[in-house]
Amino acid sequence: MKHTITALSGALILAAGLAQAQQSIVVGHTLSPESHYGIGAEAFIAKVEELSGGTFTGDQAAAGQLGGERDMIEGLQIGSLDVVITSTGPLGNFVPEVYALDLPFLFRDYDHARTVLDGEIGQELLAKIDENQLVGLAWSENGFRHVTNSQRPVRTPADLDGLKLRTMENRVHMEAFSQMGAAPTPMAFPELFTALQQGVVDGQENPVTVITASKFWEVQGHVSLTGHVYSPAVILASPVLIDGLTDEQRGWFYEAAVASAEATRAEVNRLEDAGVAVMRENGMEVITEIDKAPFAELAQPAYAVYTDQYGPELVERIQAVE
Ligand code: EAX
Repeated sequence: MKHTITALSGALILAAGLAQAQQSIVVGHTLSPESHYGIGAEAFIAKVEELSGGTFTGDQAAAGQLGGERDMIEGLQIGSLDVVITSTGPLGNFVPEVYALDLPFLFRDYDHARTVLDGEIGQELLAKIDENQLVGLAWSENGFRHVTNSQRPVRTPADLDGLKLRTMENRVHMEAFSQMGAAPTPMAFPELFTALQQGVVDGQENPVTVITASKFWEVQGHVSLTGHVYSPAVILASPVLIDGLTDEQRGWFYEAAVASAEATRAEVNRLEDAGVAVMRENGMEVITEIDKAPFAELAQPAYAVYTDQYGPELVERIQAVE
């Protein structure tokens, strides 16, 4: 609450034309302060402070204290929040073209995803975001998602059969998991740990970064490295904040977002190497050898959720990027 009030008063000071007054920025996200998002939030704040000579300072509001990702995106649109680091999970509800990035088994590997997001397609999608009362500062990263659950090791789609699996509030993901045999249950991330703990759902799917940052081993015994979808993150700002800045100040925010994404990707890289051992040390059974082809084949109809409305062109362009 305190952060929200600070952000609002910051906006009022700017509206009064006192652009030089000190302004405190809040960077919201759903994960722990030590997570890849937390590291990205700190890098963002440090860069804005450095470039502005301390005119802008900042704090991270971690662990969903400002709400789930969908709530926070709404907060940006109305100007009650400043900056949010979020997965694309709920973003397709606001900017449908972004659903193209959430298609299962679309990106071949991290290089492919980062090349697409850092290139022309990434820029085009940031511009689409900007048409929807949001400002897309830069693409960041969540990571390739894997299935965890409390019931059994998952090696084939048959093992997903009937599993109550929490998904993000994302139509593409829900369709993919229905097709693969699970019973998808959409839910905001801040509710997830308790839902797993109480057995409201059996499992969930998230990258190694999120599984480790959230200590899901406390409530999930099994993880399978399905890598069924790449999960982009994006650093969003409120147009209410950005429109009140000078061109120079705006430039600082874009530069800080790039520094944030770099720091987050470095932590993703670190956990892609170290994460399996960390999960095993904490008692999870980790299935690393998965034949992805049968999962991919079953998930294929989820592509229609996007292509029926927007056509196959963007998907084909993404696939063609080397
Ligand atoms: O963005 O909701 C999710 O599962 C996301 O991966 C998480 O909030 C990090």
